[in-house]
Amino acid sequence: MNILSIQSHVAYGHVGNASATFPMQRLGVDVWPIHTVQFSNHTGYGNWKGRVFDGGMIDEVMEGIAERGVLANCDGVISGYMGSADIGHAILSAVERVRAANPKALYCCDPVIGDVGRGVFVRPGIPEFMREQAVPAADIVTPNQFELELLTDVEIKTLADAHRAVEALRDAGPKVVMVTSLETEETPADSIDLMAADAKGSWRVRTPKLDVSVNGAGDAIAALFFTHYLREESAAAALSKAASSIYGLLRRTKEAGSREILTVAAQDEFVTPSQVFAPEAI
Ligand code: PXL
Repeated sequence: MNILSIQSHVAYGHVGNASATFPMQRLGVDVWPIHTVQFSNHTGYGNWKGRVFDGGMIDEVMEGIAERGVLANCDGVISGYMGSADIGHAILSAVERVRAANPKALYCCDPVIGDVGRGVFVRPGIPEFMREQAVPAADIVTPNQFELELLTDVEIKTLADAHRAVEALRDAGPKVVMVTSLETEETPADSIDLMAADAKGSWRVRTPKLDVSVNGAGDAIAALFFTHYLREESAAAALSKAASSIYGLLRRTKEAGSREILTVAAQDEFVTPSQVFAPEAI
């Protein structure tokens, strides 16, 4: 399986492609990473060095891959942190090129915009771009609760609200939605929910809430969910596997007291999660 992964890259630590690439490789996927930015470290530290690339750079690298004659072998495209709306347009044209070469290829858009603690952490224009262009073009989207609310204008207090927001997003185009970091009135205080929906139904996975403050776990879970979905075409199975792996990764990260997720040290969790959380139909 070959997956084109277009997202940020950091030299130190694990967000964007530096979080998503290795877990997919560990599951046996040949990943083609294209970087939207190259930063020293993630932006959660408050300061970083490096640059945001531009749409032309993404187009150029895509052109080079196309010249190898391999685009028909690409099974899917995943995008994450975009850097700028100009890069967003280049990502959508990369998706079009891949679909033209392989009509069965799927596009998974992780609409990286922000989260509850930090608010919006991307450049102006990106939230609108996600909502108006990237989400409608995607087959699969993987927002956290904050992003789901922003993309749909639905405030999520209850599980019924979450269903409504997910259906609104599915009406916009993507047939599969996975929601992370979901906390509704029905979520026990010591737990966190994840939800996935496709044409077959909706499922929830509930895991214990871990008191960790890290970045990049969302990038890894989107990559794992996409990989498992491409293999099994089951949102329920992909949700259970991806959530179980990330729970294990975060548990190990917390035990180590690390500020960065233990992408390498806890790699076995990607293949055989130490605890498996079953999906529950909701
Ligand atoms: O995890 C999302 C993300 C992706 N890429 C970069 C980031 C972050 C979050 O902080 O800084 C560069």
